[in-house]
Amino acid sequence: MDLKALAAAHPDHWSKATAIRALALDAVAAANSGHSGMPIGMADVATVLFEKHLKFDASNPDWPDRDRFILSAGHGSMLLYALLHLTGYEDMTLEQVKNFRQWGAITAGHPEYGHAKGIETTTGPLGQGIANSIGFAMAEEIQRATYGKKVVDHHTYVIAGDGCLMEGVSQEAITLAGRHQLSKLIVLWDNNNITIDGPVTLSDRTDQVGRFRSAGWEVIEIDGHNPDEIDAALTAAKKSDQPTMIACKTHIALGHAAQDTSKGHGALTNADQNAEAKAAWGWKTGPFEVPADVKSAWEAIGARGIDARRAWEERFDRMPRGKRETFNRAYALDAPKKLSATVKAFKKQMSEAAPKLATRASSEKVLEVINPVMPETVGGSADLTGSNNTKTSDLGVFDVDSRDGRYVYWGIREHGMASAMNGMALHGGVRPYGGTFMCFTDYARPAMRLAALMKIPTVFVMTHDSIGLGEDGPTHQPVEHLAISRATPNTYVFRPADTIETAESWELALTQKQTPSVLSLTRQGLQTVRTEHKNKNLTAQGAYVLADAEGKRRAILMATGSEVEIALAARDILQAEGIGTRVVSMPCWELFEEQDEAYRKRVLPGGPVRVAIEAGVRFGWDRWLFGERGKREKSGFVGMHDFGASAPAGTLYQEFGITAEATAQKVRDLLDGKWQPDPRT
Ligand SMILES: Cc1ncc(C[n+]2csc(CCOP(=O)(O)OP(=O)(O)O)c2C)c(N)n1
Repeated sequence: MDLKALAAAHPDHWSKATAIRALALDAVAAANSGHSGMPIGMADVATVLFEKHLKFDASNPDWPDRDRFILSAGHGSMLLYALLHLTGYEDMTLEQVKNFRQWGAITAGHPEYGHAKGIETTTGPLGQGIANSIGFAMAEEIQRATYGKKVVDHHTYVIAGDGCLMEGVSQEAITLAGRHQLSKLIVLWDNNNITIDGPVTLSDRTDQVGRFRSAGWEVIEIDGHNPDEIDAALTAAKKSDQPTMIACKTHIALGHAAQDTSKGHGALTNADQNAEAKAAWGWKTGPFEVPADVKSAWEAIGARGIDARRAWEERFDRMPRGKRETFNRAYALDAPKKLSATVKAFKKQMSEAAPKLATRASSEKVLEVINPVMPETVGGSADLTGSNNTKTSDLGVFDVDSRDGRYVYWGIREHGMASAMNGMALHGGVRPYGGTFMCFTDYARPAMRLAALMKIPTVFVMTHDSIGLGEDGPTHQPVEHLAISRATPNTYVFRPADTIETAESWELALTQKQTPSVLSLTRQGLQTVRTEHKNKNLTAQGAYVLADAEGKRRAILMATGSEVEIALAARDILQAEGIGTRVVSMPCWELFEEQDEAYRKRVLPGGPVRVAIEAGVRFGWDRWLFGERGKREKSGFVGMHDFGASAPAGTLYQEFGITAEATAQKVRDLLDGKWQPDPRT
């Protein structure tokens, strides 16, 4: 590349882009870690995007109608930090840039949502950003259809690298965007042919242009260092009625000795080489020094959107008051006033009717009453709508000609669905929930983890939650999945026992602001165990005494979901033998953990033997069995110790020994001092 010619052709552009390059080079060198080459290679594209196209106001980063910029190639975080600093985002100070990747700095190794304004999502796990962006674009469409173009009319821009496009989740995302003609989604592909191990061609020969086109995208191919071509491509992309991928041919680590090599991908720390690169760029100032005229040119870009933002505020203020309130309430993640009363009335009705229902069917009944009073919910399923029971009559289907539809047919794309739901939650104004089989938590897991890390309240509806699903067999029967979700920090795992607990779980999931929820629901029918109506949400305490011991309390049975009725049946057997037995329903461990010591002690006092019953693996149960005043030699577990099998549910429960009689026997053995270690504990 002839850098001198590039600089001479567009001197103003060149100095702005070089400010990004120099800051990235300096910050990575100072941290002695990070990725220099990608920000250096994509600086031209980012500069044109921010200077000429992105609608934003650095002094008002939360403006709801701003364009969203997503750095899917999160390892290039210094590109984003440099942009935010240069354009004048208040919290992205030069100090923060200097402290790149250091303890306490907002400039984390990869961009983390919540660390700084302007970071729209956490990226780093490749492919997540581009998959999130589908949800951002869908949320924009839904909101535009709901509130009108005058108040919702923005684009979603993504910078994605070869790694993002190689990850499987990108295929799910790309095909969804194409199918739904998400024309306000624009992906800029950093087409530099370099990954960590070497050239992309080591491991891939995909025709990316053909791939996107076949999925229904418009594709524009450009030289990613030519500002005129970048500008023209972005202008054309905004006019397209399809999503657009702009393939930007770039040089990783442009102008550095490591240019066009995989060495250029990582941390460029050689001081001499870095000095030579700066000389080649014509950059004369010291480390972290941006010439005043260049900084003020960038700040002018940061202020470019002020008028548009003010005009938007005026338009917003002219919207009818009711609409404004709903808009603001949904963005603030506040629940509608009617929600609590609606759930209470439903609980009363159901505790009287006491239906025998699978909790997935209970869930549908709950959603039938909640969705009409909570217009911000957006439901969906990964091609299991009839099994997940996620669709209610009032939602309407999101489609090209019905953008106000609130139900998404995600297709067989669990990972893409989970990631796009995160994108919707991050966009704001909508509350996404989506379903698949609990076993396929595995397929959605990377996005579920990021929801927890980002502190966003995505709701994952996981039905067919145990061997209780029966004949589909061990490929579909989750055994370790409750443990995996419970092991994830900042995640509420709800496993309700009946319709009442299901309603309470939904109320909790849909009022969270910073915690995602997993709803673990059965395929098989369950008795109503809460036949006495209580206005209070007992699930909010995580665990509670469902049936207390009569006479001296000698045993405590702890169970969740479908096994609560087994615990109650075991209690009947034991009480008939004069063994006072308490049953504790534990629909949400994490909420129980949050209760104070006095409450936990009341529910789980020391003394009696304890048996936990759950049709999953034991992992995690020890906390409740012999933490919390319990004793190892006085505790036992009735559940799964291996994978399930293909047979009717009733047979499986018998064969795997998850029965009332087996539970009662375990209690008798423990009371007789015949404790035995469980297999594989
Ligand atoms: C899911 C995931 N797998 C692996 C990595 C580790 N990783 C970080 S960057 C990278 C290579 C990405 O190549 P590319 O997107 O072409 O980036 P560039 O070399 O252009 O900077 C890898 C494998 C990751 N961050 N996320």
